[in-house]
Amino acid sequence: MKENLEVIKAQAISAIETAADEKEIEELRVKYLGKKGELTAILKQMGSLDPAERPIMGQLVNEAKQSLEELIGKKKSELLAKATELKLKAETIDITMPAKTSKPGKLHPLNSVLDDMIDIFQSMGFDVVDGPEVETDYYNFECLNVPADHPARDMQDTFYLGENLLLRTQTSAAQIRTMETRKPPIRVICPGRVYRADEVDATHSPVFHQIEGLVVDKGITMCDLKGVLEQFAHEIYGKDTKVKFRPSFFPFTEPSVEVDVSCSECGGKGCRVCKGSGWIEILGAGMVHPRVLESCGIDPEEYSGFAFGIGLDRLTTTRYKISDIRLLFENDKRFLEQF
Ligand code: 2NM
Repeated sequence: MKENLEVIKAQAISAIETAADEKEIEELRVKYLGKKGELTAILKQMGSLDPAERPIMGQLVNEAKQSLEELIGKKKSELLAKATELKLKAETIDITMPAKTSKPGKLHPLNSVLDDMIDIFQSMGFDVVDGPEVETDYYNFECLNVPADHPARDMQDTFYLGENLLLRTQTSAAQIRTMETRKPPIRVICPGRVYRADEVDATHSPVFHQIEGLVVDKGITMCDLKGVLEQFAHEIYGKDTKVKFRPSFFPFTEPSVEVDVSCSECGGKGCRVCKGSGWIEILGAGMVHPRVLESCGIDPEEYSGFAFGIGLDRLTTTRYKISDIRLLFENDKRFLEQF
């Protein structure tokens, strides 16, 4: 019996030592120390022993039981520590792994140019104002001295929404409201979307963008107009750019001018961009018509002013060499990502 115990103990020790996981250890515990285990079986055989040998054998079995229990406990915590270590290793975050990136949004090219223009005019003391895109006939035409029979009022040029409502054809209405509500000195620009029933092609779109400007004060002259617009052209195109003022006509200004700059593509020699002329038209302007001032409650005997309108779209297409104005409105990501 004693030899039997030794054999069982030795088997148990070697099995415990080679156990690979907690489950195996538990199985071994049941196999050797459980109610139907091998050591228990030996204890049950004690009855057949010589009474004098019983306590000795009993002590041996208990010692074996105790040492196996200790061994199992030790092995169990060893295996647990190992398993925890492996788990932690598997869960480690690799901080050198490249992060998932999201592409930041970018300014639309129209907005980049607009931001530059706003900076230039703000540095000259202009405020930015805006107004609705749906306007009344009165604010869009009437009060700008555009008579009822003027061709611009024609159904073919203007999107009418009703008898008196229309999509604004210029941003002037915002300036009219400014004149109605503010006292001179007034210096404002009004950037925004405007609409005309144009045929669509590479250079025309039924929706486009304008920045209109207005200055009203005592003693404002054509010299102020020239100074401000020349400064603007030099800041946008560079100070070596030549600026030319040509006589023109608008119903809301008198006198009226159109402003050309020397072609930035060819330096004035003549090329495809300026259609051989060496000049590019960038804006229209003039001294605000006395009748317009009067409609807004400003006395033209006391005050005078100048106004101008700049197309944003053409400035943007020439700056970025964009071949077709429609690209500005399609919001194709492949196009927009290039800026
Ligand atoms: C232009 C050309 C000339 C203009 C006039 C006004 C207002 F409201 F003061 F009368 N705003 N903008 C104006 C003048 C616009 O666009 C080519």
